[in-house]
Amino acid sequence: MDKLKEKFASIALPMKEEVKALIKEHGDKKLGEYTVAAVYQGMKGMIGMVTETSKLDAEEGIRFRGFSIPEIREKLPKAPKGTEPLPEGIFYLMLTGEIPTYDDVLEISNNWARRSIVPKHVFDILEKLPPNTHPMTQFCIAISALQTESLFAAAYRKGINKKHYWDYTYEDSMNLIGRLPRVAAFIYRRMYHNNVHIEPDPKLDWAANFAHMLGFEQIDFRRLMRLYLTIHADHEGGNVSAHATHLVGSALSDPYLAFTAGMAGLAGPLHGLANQEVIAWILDMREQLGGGLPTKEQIADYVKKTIEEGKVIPGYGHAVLRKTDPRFTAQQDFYQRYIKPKGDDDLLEIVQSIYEVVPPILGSIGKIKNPWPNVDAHSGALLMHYGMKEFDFYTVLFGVSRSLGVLASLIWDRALGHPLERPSSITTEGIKKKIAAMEKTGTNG
Ligand code: CMX
Repeated sequence: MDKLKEKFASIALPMKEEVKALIKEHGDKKLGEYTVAAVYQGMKGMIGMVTETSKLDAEEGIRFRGFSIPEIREKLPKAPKGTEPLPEGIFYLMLTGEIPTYDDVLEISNNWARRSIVPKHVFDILEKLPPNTHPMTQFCIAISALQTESLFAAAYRKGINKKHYWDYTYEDSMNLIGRLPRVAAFIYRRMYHNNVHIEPDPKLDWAANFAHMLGFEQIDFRRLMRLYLTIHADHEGGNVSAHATHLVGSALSDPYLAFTAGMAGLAGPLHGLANQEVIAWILDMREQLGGGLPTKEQIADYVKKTIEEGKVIPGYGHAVLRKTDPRFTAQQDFYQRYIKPKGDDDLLEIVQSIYEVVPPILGSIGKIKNPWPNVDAHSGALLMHYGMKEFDFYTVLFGVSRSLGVLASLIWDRALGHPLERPSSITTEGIKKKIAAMEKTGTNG
């Protein structure tokens, strides 16, 4: 058993009994009252599931096991001479609740490198797809093609005791995380670099090796990848990619299938695809204004025009957050620290101007609950700066990172024995009847 797995087992398995006792003793206690509006409006604010890996606060942003974004940037181990956290560390933290040592993350790096071999049929399937297939569609297809390797599915077919589910889920998740950078880099190089691929370098950490296979060798791009893959990893359990992975996993679909479902959700423009939409929107604006740096007035006019056309401003708003996303701020800090001292970057400067212009306009509309930027408002401009201009690919990077959080959660789900998820629904007719009954008795609920 590898050390991380042993540690996870020593923490998670005793907790299963604790949770059982909690349900037995307090199972009838109320966690909230749900309104008609909440039922119609995407269950926002309902506490409807347990997620151990992270918790999102509307004002403060995400905390991974209690640690904020600035804290993980400071506390998680870095590569030698590195300045940004290694994503291996956030995975360890989410799985165990503890900040790892450098040796712990090194061991995970080596572990993932050993597991990174992708079977040939996955590349063959990708080769058969029309070259203009969206990278996220290719990513989903590749992950489900990898399902042939599922140890969970094979063991289930043979018949295993429930108490071992978490073990096979752990093994599948580790194998999948090890393989994802290779798959993602293959999609990228096939689409945008004449199908010329770069062999992995197992001596590099997970993020640096990914940057290398994509074809980016600059030290600062490696730094960016380490930060990027760390901060996109998890956003508690209710977001579409996490919830879809959890939901599909609750049917005991194996981690490959559950993660494919999560990635299909991430590919939606209201979720992860917003990172490509942001850049497309900024480039369109720049083109319509004839190039160069737009003034704040020009940006404001373009924002108003977008809204009048019945579209959203990509990268702004959030279902839970009510302040600037600290993941946006971390990327802003990256720009200030590593890029701006060498000279302004036009696109990154436009991102800063948009940040000044958009919130007051969205705020003045009245109905938008959060006028502030989310993680996607910034990420694309940083990638463009380092020469990754193929913005259709950006959501795949998000997906590689998101694997860390949603698969850590899936391991927890299986360790705690969370059951099939199957909430009830109601018809509008049923709601009307309940309202009529409440009005008759003068009660609310
Ligand atoms: N631009 C224009 N209108 C917006 C808006 C934006 N950025 N954000 C919200 N609104 C609108 C909604 O479309 C909704 O309009 P209708 O009542 O006409 O349907 C209204 O304001 C209320 O929405 P809300 O309750 O504030 O927001 P939701 O929780 O429903 O949606 C989100 C959240 C993120 C989908 C939404 O803010 C949005 O569409 N943002 C742009 C897309 C985006 O950046 N998504 C990425 C989110 C982060 C991530 O998952 O990666």
